[in-house]
Amino acid sequence: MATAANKKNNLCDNEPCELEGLDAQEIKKKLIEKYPPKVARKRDKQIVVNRIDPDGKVPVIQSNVRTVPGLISQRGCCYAGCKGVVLGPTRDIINITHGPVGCGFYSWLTRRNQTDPDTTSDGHNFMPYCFTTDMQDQEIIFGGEKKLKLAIQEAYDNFHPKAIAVFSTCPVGLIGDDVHAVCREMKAKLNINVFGFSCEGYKGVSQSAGHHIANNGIFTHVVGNDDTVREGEYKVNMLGEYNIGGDAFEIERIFDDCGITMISTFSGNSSIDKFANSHTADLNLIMCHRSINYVAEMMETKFGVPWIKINFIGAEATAKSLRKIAQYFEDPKLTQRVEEVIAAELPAVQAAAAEVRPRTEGKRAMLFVGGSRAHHYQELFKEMGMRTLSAGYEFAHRDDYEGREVLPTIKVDADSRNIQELAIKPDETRFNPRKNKEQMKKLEGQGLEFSEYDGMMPEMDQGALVIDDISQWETERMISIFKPDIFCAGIKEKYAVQKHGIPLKQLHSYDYGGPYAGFKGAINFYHEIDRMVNSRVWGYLKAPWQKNPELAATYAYE
Ligand code: CFM
Repeated sequence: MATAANKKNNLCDNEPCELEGLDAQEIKKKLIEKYPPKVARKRDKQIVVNRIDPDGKVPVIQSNVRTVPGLISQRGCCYAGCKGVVLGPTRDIINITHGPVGCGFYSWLTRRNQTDPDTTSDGHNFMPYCFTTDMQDQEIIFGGEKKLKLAIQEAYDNFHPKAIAVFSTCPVGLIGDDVHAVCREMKAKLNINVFGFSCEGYKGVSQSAGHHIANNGIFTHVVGNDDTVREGEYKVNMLGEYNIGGDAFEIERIFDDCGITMISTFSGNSSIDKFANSHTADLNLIMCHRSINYVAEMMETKFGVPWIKINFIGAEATAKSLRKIAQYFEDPKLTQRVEEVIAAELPAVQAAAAEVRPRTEGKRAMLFVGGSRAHHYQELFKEMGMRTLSAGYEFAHRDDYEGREVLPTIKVDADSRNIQELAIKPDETRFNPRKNKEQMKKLEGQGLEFSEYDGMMPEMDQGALVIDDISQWETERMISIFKPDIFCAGIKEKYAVQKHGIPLKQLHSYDYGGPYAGFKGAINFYHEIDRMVNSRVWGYLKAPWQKNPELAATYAYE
């Protein structure tokens, strides 16, 4: 596509675009009018009025760039993306935070990634423990490697895990501790897998950098370590599903019913042994493209396992994804089983949707979450007859917005250049393309897309506002202009938004609910959103200063 098409797409920014009878360009202006000119120019590129050309092209949106200092962002750090997001849900690796105690403590059990330790024979589950080197002034001045060695030894002595991983926080990079050398030494000494991550919080512009670093580390140190081919038909890996609120359990249930064998998940309800032979699966399924596409690409290059994008958020999307899997394996037995499962599951979902619809139809949502959910959850809202007025990611890249076809046109800046790209080659003995070129072509001809993700914008309404890395200020403006029926974001935004009298659904942790994936998940979601958008409590919510703006105050010295 590149320049010509992009130029054409950008034209829509100069045409009026209607959003609920309002001029979307005018609204965009209102969001940035208070900013100093330099900030406004930057935000102007990150706030885009959606316009889908007849050929399916969407406008360019700037993303994966630094947040302007002073703007209150929703973003997290590189360490959070590596330790918390990608490696955190694996129950039997001891994850040691090398750094001050706060980094370990505040990343401990705050993400609702569930796990089932009974599914591994040793029953190891280290997730309820918080491991950290608790760096002090002493280590900052004289170095922390000694203490890290002691911590690894202590963790080993107490728990005898199969693997220990070390995560670097900001000071580790600043003082120059060589965590990789320490890990190599301890790996040789303890004779278990010990590996480290240079995922210092300051790296990159968001947690997205940490995803990439985690992908590189897990691929280098774990994937391919065990060539055992497990029993089972239709072997898949589920990539980018983290079992928040039990989502993976629901997907596993459906796969079991269909007879699909899950070799490994990255990394909801996962264990290290499963990562180690994930390269024996025959298909990779990508749920969250942003956090894990690197592992899929590397596994395809090295071992010949192709990947497809699937989505289990939304009942229709779940059915569609199951059909794609069946299409890939080209076995009538699986196709039939999948159709039977869909036919058995859908009536309950459709009945739940029909029950809530009279109350939810036409309601309006806004979603500002992470790097994939702002897209996926629009499916569920659609099934309830609700509209997404505006959506955006915290830290996604242009391909997650516009589709992977823009990958060659993405500018590599200094921040992304800092994150290592591994040079992967086909494995000399184990590279085994699961389908030959003709078979892939044939399947593509039948509509099964490999290595493709079309992104969020092509599926959004014309004229919807797409906002990357939304700020607190813009959030409040959007709320006062549109008064949406529900706002979806995270805990940091929740109470600020609810004080405006707008319910906020946390789409990171699901508040205390879930699962929302698969068929049963969809039913849960319909009921919860129905309750939230129809609760009358929001109308009664007035802050004291709204009720009585005349409150007087005096200075103490007066
Ligand atoms: Fe992927 Fe995620 Fe997300 Fe993400 Fe996350 Fe998350 Fe998320 Mo919170 S891996 S990009 S870094 S789907 S923790 S499970 S909810 S921001 S939209």
